[in-house]
Amino acid sequence: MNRTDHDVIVVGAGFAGLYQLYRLRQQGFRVKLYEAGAELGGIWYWNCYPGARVDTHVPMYEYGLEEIWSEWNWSERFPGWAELRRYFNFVDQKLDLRRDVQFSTRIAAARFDEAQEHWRIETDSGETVTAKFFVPCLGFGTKPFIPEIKGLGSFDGPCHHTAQWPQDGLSFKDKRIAVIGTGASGVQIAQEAAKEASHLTIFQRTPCLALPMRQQALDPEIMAEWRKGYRERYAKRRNSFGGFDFSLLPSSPGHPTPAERQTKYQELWDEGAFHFWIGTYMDVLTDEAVNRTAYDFWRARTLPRIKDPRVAALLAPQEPPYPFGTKRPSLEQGFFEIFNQDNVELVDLNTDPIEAITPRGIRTHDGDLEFDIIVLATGFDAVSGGLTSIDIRDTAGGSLKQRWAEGTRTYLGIATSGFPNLIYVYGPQSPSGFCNGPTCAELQGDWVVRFLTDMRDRGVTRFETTAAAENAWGRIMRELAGRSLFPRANSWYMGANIPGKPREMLNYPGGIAFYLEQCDAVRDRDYEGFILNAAAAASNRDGSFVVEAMMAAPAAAQ
Ligand code: N01
Repeated sequence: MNRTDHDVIVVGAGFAGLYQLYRLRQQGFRVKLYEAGAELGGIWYWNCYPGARVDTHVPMYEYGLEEIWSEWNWSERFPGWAELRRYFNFVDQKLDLRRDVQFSTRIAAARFDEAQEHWRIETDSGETVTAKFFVPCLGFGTKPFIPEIKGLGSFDGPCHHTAQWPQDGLSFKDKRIAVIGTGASGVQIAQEAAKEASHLTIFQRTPCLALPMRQQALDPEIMAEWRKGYRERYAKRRNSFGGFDFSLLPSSPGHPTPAERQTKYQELWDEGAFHFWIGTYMDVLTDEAVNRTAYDFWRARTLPRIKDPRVAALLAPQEPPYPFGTKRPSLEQGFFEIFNQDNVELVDLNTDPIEAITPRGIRTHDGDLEFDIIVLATGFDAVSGGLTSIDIRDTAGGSLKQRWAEGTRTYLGIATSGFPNLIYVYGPQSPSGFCNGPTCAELQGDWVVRFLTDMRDRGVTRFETTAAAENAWGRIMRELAGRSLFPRANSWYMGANIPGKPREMLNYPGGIAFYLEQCDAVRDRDYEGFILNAAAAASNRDGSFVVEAMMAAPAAAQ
């Protein structure tokens, strides 16, 4: 290999990037990690708004590395952002990560140098570095989405997106707060604001079919007991749909019976976490009539919690606003009850839309409202937005952003033709948003580490996937998505939350277990679908065999 500044440049100090740093270093690579934030933690650096907490239960939202979990105690079943930051510092103490991390540095551009067969990468401070391999690990929520609202910059008080929250905090005490958006972030911040604000106004466009979190305080004794089962629980992730220690349940014509279904729904409901969503019967996510039974179950339990019938009809309408589970549910802790408080109000943006932000507040169709703080809980240009916001150029000089303007093209959700020696973890067309982050960071991450190690050990100086392999993978994405109800919702899963973004399934919907099988099959076939060193190009290396394998196998999303 020609000498480069580093063997591998990784971007992002969240679960996926830090895992790459740790594991690639173990394999003897010279690795450098760049992070835009000033600390470790990825999204947990940026998302420090009041109430921000993970909605994946302990011990799934952590590394399955025994040297870490055997010594770390959580204080809650669903930890908050501050505890998650402490966890990342603990991981750093154990794995000695920081020495290869450059903080407060955003990668601005990357170009592949064909002659040298390496990446030339520019930071926002003008530094240029080179590496053989480029591994962005950007997570799905790197690029906040701020809608174009007239007068947005004119507001006199603080106005923040949830993922750009001030690091030194912002008190809601006795303030008039506006929260725009009712996804997971909006639900969490509204719950907190309702406790302290003199008045809280929540602007809702689409109801969030939030599920009970069932938070639980933990202590070292409980943790010691739970740890006895950790190995088994971590092993289950590999065979699951969403990277958890539970998975979708099989269903078939006549099974379960309606009575069995209701009993199971109740069990899943009582369990909390995401059990009622992706621990349910598979047909809930594929069959509209069955899906309705899940919605009706949800609604029957939610309605009694809301006193005002007008508000109840907006939060839990008789007709589902979208098939249950096709937009990601939030896990709530008393969300529906806050609307019974005198200081909380719900504005339905469908009948009373926002017309402008004014210096003193928000003007809706029905009139002017005054606020001290405006919260934009309006989501992300998710999954692909992080990658396309870096000016990454292909060998012909075209950008990844241009390439994906009409639709995302990847092979296995990790590589794109024309971009040699570039692999992304947790990216578009991988399980990404459907998979628990740490699970994907490790399991998909292990595949990537093995791939890069194999390339190096075999003296491969240039690898690249092909357009044919992308076509094959695109077929899989469409086939699996078409079997599900996901395309029916205007969700970030479908890119449908961003004006002008192509509407397409961005997250591999066949489950992590089946995804890993397909990745392993590619490896077993000598990395079919990749051209290893340009001279090795062969017409049969198009990756189409994975399509046949998928058609033959019992797909997890059926
Ligand atoms: O973003 P969202 P989020 N005018 O896109 C509304 C993860 N997460 O930040 O539904 C008015 O879900 C939009 O309305 P609609 C989690 O994976 C995890 O809440 O498009 N409203 C919606 O209500 C989650 O799924 C945790 O009609 C506008 C909201 O803004 C993902 O992040 C915590 C609007 C956006 O909801 C994203 O969640 C928080 C406009 N112009 C988040 N534009 C954990 O606990 C958008 N909206 C791990």
